[in-house]
Amino acid sequence: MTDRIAAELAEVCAAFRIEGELTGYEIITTGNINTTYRVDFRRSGDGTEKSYIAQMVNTYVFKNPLLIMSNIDHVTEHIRAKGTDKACLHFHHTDSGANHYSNTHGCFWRLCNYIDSVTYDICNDPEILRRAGRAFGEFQMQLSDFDASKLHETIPDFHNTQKRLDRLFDDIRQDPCGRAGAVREEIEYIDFLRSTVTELGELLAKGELSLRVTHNDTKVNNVLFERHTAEPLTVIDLDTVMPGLVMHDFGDAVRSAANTAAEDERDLSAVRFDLDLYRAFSEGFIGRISRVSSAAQSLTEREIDTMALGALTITVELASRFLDDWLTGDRYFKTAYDGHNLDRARCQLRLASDMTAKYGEMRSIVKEIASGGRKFFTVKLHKPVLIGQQP
Ligand code: GN1
Ligand code: MG
Repeated sequence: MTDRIAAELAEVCAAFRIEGELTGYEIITTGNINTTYRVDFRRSGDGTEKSYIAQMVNTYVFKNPLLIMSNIDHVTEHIRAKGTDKACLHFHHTDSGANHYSNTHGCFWRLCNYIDSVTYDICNDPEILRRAGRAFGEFQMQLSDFDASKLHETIPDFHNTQKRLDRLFDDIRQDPCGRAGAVREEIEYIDFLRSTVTELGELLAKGELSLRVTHNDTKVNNVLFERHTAEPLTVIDLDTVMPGLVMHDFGDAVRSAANTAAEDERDLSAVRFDLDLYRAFSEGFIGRISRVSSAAQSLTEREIDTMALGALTITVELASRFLDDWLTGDRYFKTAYDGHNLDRARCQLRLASDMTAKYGEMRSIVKEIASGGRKFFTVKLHKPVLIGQQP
C-alpha cells in the first residue's frame, strides 16, 4: 500500500511499537467526531494477522486531548481491575510510555486493541436493547466506586443544557451564516421546551440530584456485541466519562435505542419513539442498577422520577447542538453533505415531539421497572401542555 493514509497509519503504528507489516486498513464511519481506522498487520515472525484500532482525535472538539487520555487510563484500569468485562479496551504506549502520539502533521493519535464484534446503529430487537441497557447499567456500576477527583472535565459543561441553549439563542441572534430565517419553526419549538429541559440542571443546582461518574455518550452503537451470541462485550468511547447525571446516560441511550429511524433520517414520518424498545432498554439498564443493595449505588426516587425527563432533555439538547452547528457553519460534527446537521436537528426534534406525546407512559414504565414490576396507572403528565405539539 502506498497511499497517503496508509503511510500515516504505518508511521503511527510504528510509534506505538506495533510489530510487522501493515497489510490493510478500513475507515470506520460510525462516530461523528474522531476519525477511526481498523488497521491490519501481519507479524514478521509467525505471519499471524492482528488488527488494531487507530484513532485520530478531533482536537477542535477535545481542545486538550491529553486530558481524555489521562481519564481513559484511569477508567480502563479501574474497570480492568474488577475483571467483569468480557473484553477490555487496552491502549498501546509509545517508547516514552505515552498512550498517545502527535505526528509531524500535528495530529493526535491513539491506538487500542481491535475487538471483533458487531454494533447497532438502528436496532428493533428488544432483546438486543435489553442487553445494551444491561451493559450501560453495568458500566455505571463499575464506575460507582471510582474516585471522581481523578477525572478531568474533558469538555466543560458538556451536558449543561441551560448553557447549550443560551449559546444557541446567542448564535441565532448573531446568525453568522444568515441561516436562522430558515428555521423559525424549529427555534420556536426549542424555545417552547426550554423551561422543561432545563429543569434537571435546576434540580442539580438545588442539591436535589447528585452527580455520579457517567459515560455521557451512551448511544447504543457504543456497546460492542459478540458476533455470534449477541452478548454485550464492552462499552466503548470513553472520551466523555465525567461526573454527570445518570438520567442523561439513560436519556441519550433511549433516544438512540427507541428511535425507529436513523439519527439523521430525513423522512420524518419514519421517526417514532417506540415504547416497546424503550421498555426493553429500561429493563436492562434500570434492572441492572436496581439489583444493587448499596444505598450509594441504587437509584434515588428523584432519579427514577426524572429518567424520562432525561430522555427528553438530551434529545432536545442534541437537537440544539446540531442546529447550532448548522447555524454557525458546521464546524463541530462531521457532516456528509450540506444541511446534514439541520436534518439531524429536525430528526431529534421530531423524536422529542413524539416523546412528549408518550411522556406519561415513559414515566410509568420506568417506575414500574424500578419497583419490580408493579404497574402504575395514575402517573400524571409532567407538563400537559406538551401533548401533541409538533415541531
Ligand atoms: C458525538 O462521535 P460520537 O458519535 O460518539 C457527540 C455526542 C452526540 C453524538 C450524536 C464528544 O458522538 O455527544 O450525542 O455525536 N460526542 C461529542 O450522534 O460531542
Ligand atoms: Mg463519542
